[in-house]
Amino acid sequence: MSDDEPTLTGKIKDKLIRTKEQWAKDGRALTGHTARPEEERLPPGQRLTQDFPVLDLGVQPNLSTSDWSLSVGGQVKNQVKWSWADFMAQPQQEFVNDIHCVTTWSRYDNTWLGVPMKALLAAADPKPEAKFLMVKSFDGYSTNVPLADVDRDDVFLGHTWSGKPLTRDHGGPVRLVIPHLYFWKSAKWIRHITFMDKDQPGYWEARGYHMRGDPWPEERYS
Ligand SMILES: Nc1nc2c(c(=O)[nH]1)N[C@H]1C(S)=C(S)[C@@H](COP(=O)(O)O)O[C@H]1N2
Ligand SMILES: [Mo]
Repeated sequence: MSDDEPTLTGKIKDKLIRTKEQWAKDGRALTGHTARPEEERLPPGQRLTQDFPVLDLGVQPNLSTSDWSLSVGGQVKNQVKWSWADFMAQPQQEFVNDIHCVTTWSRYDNTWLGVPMKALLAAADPKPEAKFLMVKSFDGYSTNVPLADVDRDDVFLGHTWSGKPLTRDHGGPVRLVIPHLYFWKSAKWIRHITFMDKDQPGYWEARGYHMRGDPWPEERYS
């Protein structure tokens, strides 16, 4: 299985995917308001939930930590490949953040342990022409994000949530977490990152979702 070859099978939630594509066409949940995180905690069009919903394409890879590794390629000076042991030998940090999903649920005060994205960037050393990332996952999912949006102290590769190893349904053993963007950018079961000079759409971005996905100005759709 190459990094480019999707592993999506017949288990895909076709109906959910069609529904979400239709939401993008309809502009569902758009309020037309822009809020500022300095003034409000809940972005426009969002509602608070206490539980932790599971959203994916219906394929949840069953990865032990020894099956998992993260590779980095494209416009970088160093082609990093981290096994679980390499990953756990990186600086570990606690994070607390709010989650905002484009399907309108938000969840406050999530506590995590993970490796700061800055550690991966330091190891990979992106070339000056690197401006965007394509993140690829073990379920065949992908999502694109500007380099500037991951080169921040609050972005990390998370392996522990609420004091326990991140469960399979939420992307364990390791997922990306980019708290200031809609949660579809936070790739579960992260597998590979390609640094790119030009932006390219990932899975949802090719289906009508925004290339950046900032919840405050409601960047839900393209
Ligand atoms: N690999 C992978 N990552 C993914 C997804 C997916 O289908 N596959 N779904 C995204 C979407 S649309 C959302 S809202 C969040 C949901 O994360 P959760 O299931 O932990 O709530 O994961 C994102 N990351
Ligand atoms: Mo989502």
